[in-house]
Amino acid sequence: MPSYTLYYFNGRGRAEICRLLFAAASIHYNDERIEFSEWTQFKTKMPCHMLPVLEIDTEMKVPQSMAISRYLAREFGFYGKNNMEMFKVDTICDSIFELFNDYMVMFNEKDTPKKNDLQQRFVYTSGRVLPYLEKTLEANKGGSGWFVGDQMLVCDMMCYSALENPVKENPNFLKDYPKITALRTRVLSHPKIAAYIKKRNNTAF
Ligand SMILES: N[C@@H](CCC(=O)N[C@@H](CS)C(=O)NCC(=O)O)C(=O)O
Repeated sequence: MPSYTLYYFNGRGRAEICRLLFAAASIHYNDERIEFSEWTQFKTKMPCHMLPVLEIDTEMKVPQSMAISRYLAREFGFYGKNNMEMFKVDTICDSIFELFNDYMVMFNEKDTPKKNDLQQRFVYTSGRVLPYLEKTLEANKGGSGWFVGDQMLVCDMMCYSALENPVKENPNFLKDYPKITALRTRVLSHPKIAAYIKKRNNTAF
């Protein structure tokens, strides 16, 4: 097993899906959290000058949260059993990413008028993606299990982590989506995820 170091800021953000994958697989990694005050000195040392970055065996540093989470999901067996299942997992992850990316961009915006525009965009994307997720979930055994197949996969974990802040900020965010709500509870009840969430840092994002 290689040694892994995950670099991100001291928040859940775009790195949390990777942390959930490590937790669900019980794989050890170094959770390297960089303070914003230290970022300027780190930035140019990181490929693509952004975080998260995954370092493998201190030999290679890889950027891009989705590429990292797909790699980890394949390594740890959370990506589906065949090409069709993986195709479905990708479709769901990419859809959740659209919504999550809009949220992160809005969250990080400091200028109020721009933030309001980004909020509108997030609301629009949510109205497009959430009904799709609800229907997709329902199409797999009535929505009482997981998005794809019969085990928790990266797309289920992402549905939990990507929606944490929106749900915290607005408890009604998922009120029209009972299947998504129940799925997120199932992820949270997974023993390894539950244990991780109980002990993780409590951060604003
Ligand atoms: N597409 C990239 C986006 C990464 C990204 O936007 N990272 C932000 C933090 S959430 C960052 O590193 N910001 C610092 C900067 O731009 O200087 C991914 O999903 O990993």
